Amino acid sequence: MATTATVTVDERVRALCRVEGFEIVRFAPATLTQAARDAAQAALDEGRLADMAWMTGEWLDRATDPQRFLADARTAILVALPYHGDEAQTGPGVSRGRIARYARGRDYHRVFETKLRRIARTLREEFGAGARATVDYGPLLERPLAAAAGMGWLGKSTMLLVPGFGPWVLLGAIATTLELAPDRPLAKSCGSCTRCVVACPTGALGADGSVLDARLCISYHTIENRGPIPRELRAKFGDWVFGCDECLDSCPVGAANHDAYADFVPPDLEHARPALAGLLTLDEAAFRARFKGRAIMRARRDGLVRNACIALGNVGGPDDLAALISALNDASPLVRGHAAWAVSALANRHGLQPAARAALERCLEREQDSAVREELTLAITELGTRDSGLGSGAPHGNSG
Ligand code: B12
Ligand code: SF4
Ligand code: SF4
Repeated sequence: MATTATVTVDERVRALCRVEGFEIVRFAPATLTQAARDAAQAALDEGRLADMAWMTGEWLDRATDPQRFLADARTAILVALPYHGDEAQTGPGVSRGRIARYARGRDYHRVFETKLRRIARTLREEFGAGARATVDYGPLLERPLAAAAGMGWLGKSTMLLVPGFGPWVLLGAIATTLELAPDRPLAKSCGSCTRCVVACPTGALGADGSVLDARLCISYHTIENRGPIPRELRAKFGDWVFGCDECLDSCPVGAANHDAYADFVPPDLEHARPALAGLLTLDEAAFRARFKGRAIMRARRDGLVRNACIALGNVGGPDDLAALISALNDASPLVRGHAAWAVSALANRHGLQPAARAALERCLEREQDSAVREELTLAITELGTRDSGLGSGAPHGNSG
């Protein structure tokens, strides 16, 4: 049973978190269940973590053992900040991409870091306790810990679903040597719902629940993948240029309006739905200037421009062909290769094959990079053999 002194410490810790703006605060014992550890190990062993080089066996060993994150840890303090599930409205005339909602405002890592560090420092100074904070990148699996702390439950999308907010929260954690009274896990589940599994455009979610194959996930490819996007997946990416919210959007939990933390609200349309042709013109310096302080930096310039090429291939209008043809001359072979695919995809949708063929063949004559040559050759071969909706406009309806 908790002593009066312990309750006071608990309340003080919750108050510290609330002062930092964390209205959602839960405590869990600083341990992960064997089932969660086995699930993480299976994801690694079966290749479902794709090529996230930092998620090694060593990383997962530590991430599934809070005692290795902080010696003598007794409690994991889980905090969350909400953001919006609402979609930004776009007007006609410009082909726009989509940035995942979590990345439309300030970089959440920076927002959490400052707050979590202040809380951890107070725990050390006021209670003489050990305390170590992390958000996202630290070796600590945040979702199973948050579920153990009763913040929400693990949905079939693998998202932590929080009553009132659904999947639309971001998580941070502090491990501490303080013994705080744990909150109870929620007795809730997705039941028979499978909306996210059905909604996922690439089939990345396992029907049996809480299993995601990152090799198929648009979020993984647009954010973490530094190389080529598998050709068979590109047409399924729609207009996503950074992250993907399809499984979150389909979720009926917490869909009701809630206040988003102010830092995560996009200040304008370009932060949410950037004009695709504009992204193609960014060089390294312009990319850094535009996305400084935002999570988009993670994709790096070449990755984001690669993604924008694919999105234009999928949703661009006839007027966007010229921008894609210019991208065939980009300094990055990664971009040139994906521009080739996109030229072919867009031309097929709008009946622009002759102009596309001429541009692709010109590039093939002078291209030295073997991977780009292969992309160009395939793009030429595929001209006229894809979707025959000639001149019918963008099937994803985004070119306005
Ligand atoms: C790597 C990573 C990714 C990868 C892989 C995601 C994945 N599902 O495996 C990629 C790049 C694809 C990704 C995408 C996204 N991510 Co991410 N990601 C992470 C990160 C860094 C590690 C997650 C991880 O290790 N995954 C591997 C699996 C094995 O572990 P897990 O999902 O954490 O835990 C699972 C197992 O433990 C298992 N499990 C637990 N107990 C049990 C018991 C049994 C019996 C079984 C069978 C299984 C089981 O279920 C858990 C949930 O799926 C975390 C931050 C962190 N440090 O935890 C953020 C994090 C999970 N991501 C987050 C977000 C916001 C996203 C995106 C929504 C971003 C976007 N819009 O594009 C998407 C959502 C995609 C999705 N459906 O998950 C948030 C999630 C918040 C929330 N409410 O759940 C986190 C927590 C970051 C944060 N600090 O807020 N992400
Ligand atoms: S983020 Fe997108 S691609 Fe990844 S599992 Fe969810 S719906 Fe599928
Ligand atoms: S869409 Fe349905 S199955 Fe998927 S996470 Fe939400 S409630 Fe669970």
